[in-house]
Amino acid sequence: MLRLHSFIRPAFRSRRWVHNTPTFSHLNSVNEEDLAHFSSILAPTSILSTLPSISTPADDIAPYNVDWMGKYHGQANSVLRPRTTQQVSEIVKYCAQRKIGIVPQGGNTGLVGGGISLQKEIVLSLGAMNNVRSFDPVSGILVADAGCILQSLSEYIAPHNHIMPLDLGAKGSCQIGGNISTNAGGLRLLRYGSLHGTVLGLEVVLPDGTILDQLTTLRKDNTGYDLKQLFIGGEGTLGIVTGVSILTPPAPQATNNIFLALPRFDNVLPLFQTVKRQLGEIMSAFEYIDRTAYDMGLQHGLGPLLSADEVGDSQCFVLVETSGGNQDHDLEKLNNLLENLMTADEPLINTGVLSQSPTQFNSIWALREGLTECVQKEGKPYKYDVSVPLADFQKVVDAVRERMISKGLYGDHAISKVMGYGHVGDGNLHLNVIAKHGYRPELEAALEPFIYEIVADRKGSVSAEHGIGSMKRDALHYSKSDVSIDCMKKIKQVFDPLNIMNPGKVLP
Ligand code: FAD
Ligand code: 2HG
Ligand code: ZN
Repeated sequence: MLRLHSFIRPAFRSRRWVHNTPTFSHLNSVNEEDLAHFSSILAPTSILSTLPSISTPADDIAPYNVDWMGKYHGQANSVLRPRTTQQVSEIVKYCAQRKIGIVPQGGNTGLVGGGISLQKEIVLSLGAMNNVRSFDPVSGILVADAGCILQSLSEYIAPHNHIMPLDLGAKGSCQIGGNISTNAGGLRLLRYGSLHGTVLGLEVVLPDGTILDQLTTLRKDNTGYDLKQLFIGGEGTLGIVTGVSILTPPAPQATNNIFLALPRFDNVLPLFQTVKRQLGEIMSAFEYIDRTAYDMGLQHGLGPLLSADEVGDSQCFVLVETSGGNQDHDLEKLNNLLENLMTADEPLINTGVLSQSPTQFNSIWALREGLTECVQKEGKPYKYDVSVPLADFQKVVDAVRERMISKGLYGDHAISKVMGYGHVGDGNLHLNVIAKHGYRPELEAALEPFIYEIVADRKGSVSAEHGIGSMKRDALHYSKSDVSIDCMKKIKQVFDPLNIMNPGKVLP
């Protein structure tokens, strides 16, 4: 049984947990004169505003003022949709002069409230900057506008036998600029590494409107500070990414996946070791789903991949993907693995299924990728995207559930489900806590900073891949030292001394 008190340090909590509501008294709202100026830069169709001269219908501006989860609601009265880097530069120059706050927005699939205006900042939407600038099928280097949708880029390079180095459930809406600004991880990170490695260059409009052109296609370039790294995961607080140069890997010749049901969570770690050892270089993903998440997926039409009898009382599930160069070789390895797993003296798995066709391959992935959408159908989610030691995944989920039970907040009247899934191979747990009838302050108060303390005690990260946004701004110190936060503030000051670029996000 998990000892909750071992996770909690009351002194730490009372000293440091403060929820600040940012005030932007240094910033001005957009007025009619501003709109007149923007009209000299952009086509009329690229400006949306509720102000009388434009009078965009409320329904057309609403989607820019609410996030994907319906958790964060924005206040922007105007949205600009530039088509060129030059236009972005002119807009930003003007906003700096007028001290108008800017929120860069990509596909608006972010899960931490980073792309939503907090007060009256203008939304600068990148969606109309969606051209591929070049693709070299020999090197695999793709140069594209920041507003290109991830899936469109995948489709663009597929005929050239290349794939994007990242893949996520939001691929149909998220943009490459948003991916880079959040340093999105996703389902291929285990194989291809993070965007800090695959992004070769960026074009960025800085908060004074200057265009920083670092859109290099060089694989190697050790000429001083690597500035692009600051914008990868910068969440739009240091500048607006307008162009991207990224290294895309060749498409694997053979991909396969298996779905395994495990009797208990304790088997996940040894299974990960076994699978790594036996599959070696062809393992490309190792994803985790707990029983609550699996059952939820089933209720919403995902799967079933296994019959109820086969699943029995399995506590959790693992998806393993292989990407290699030879189908026969890979299948032989996978079949050997499954046989070894099933015939072991103390089997680590109850049962498993190996995809036999592209359709089956896709349905195995659909079960994992579809969980986020299922959660959304269940109610309003509190999402905690944390890095913790793999051995603690289940303990963290259980601790949160027990906490809500002990506070009388567990059940259909409050928190109806607590579940975990995620990228085991990367040590990244997605803890989802579902409020069946909507967000309520007392639910959040029971969850935060409790969860952040658990993570800090495990020397984990309060954000493994979704970022800080406005959700975790005040929790940053659970994962970063005062010295680190101070350095981050100094960097912000250098790039954005007027604090107009996505104000109130990331930094406390
Ligand atoms: P937005 O949501 O529009 O913006 C996100 C942040 O980036 C904001 O702070 C915004 O200001 C900033 N920003 C956006 N574009 C720019 C730009 N051009 N220049 C500067 N700043 C910019 N995330 C993962 O890491 N891994 C996953 O597996 C994953 N799966 C997801 C699945 C679903 C179903 C959903 C809804 C989300 C998922 N996410 C995941 C979260 C989200 O999709 C990613 O963070 C994604 O990278 C955000 O891209 P976007 O274009 O939607 O950005
Ligand atoms: C995923 O890995 C995404 O599916 C979303 O990062 C995680 O739903 C979530 O909490
Ligand atoms: Zn994820």
